[in-house]
Amino acid sequence: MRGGRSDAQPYVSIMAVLVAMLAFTLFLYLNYDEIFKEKTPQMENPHKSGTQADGGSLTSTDTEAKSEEKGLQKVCGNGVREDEEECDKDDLGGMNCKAIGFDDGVLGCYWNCTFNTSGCYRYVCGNGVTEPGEVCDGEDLGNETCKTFGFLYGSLSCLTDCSGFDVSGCTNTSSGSLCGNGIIDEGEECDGANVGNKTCQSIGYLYGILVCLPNCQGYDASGCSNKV
Ligand SMILES: [Ca+2]
Ligand SMILES: [Ca+2]
Ligand SMILES: [Ca+2]
Repeated sequence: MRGGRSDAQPYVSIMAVLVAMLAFTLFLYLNYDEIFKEKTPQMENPHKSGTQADGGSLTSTDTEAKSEEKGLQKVCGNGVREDEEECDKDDLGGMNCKAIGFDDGVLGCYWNCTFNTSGCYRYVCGNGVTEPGEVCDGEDLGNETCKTFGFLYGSLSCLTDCSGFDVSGCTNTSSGSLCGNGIIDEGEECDGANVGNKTCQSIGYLYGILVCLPNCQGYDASGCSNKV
């Protein structure tokens, strides 16, 4: 029994030491863990506490900045006109052709966010189209004729500055002064060398040049012949 006891004592001692070491280790571990937990925040605190201290505002500011950046990414092509962009896709910033100096038209936007003015235009006297500010333009006389102005015959025209009609070509006599102007006016079959679509051939001859009678009321076939 004694021998057993004396044999067991070293084991007990060893066990006690082991338990003590285990406890110490556990203690160290717990302590270390606590220290580690304290140190870690302390290590990061200078940053985190700073961030968190200003934190509420900084974080929200950052968020706002990011959201602003997302919203305000000054990117041409996002469909939102921003800052130095004249436009962005359909966003013309409320501008139109008239606003940028044209008279009319449809303003567009290029891919590089600059205005596409190819659809804009200015009113021009001489383009043959009666536009605002013009009474007429070239051949565009609207529905007006010499008769509108009380004449019986003649050709109404437009003043070169588009400001009004030119009635100098209008007359009340069918074979008046308009015969000889080279234009087949109302009441004239032809005028001088202007014989319309008529030719010697069209009136039965083979050769020659058809001309108009001096009074513009018919054709002079004296230049026509069936022989070369
Ligand atoms: Ca944009
Ligand atoms: Ca015009
Ligand atoms: Ca004439």
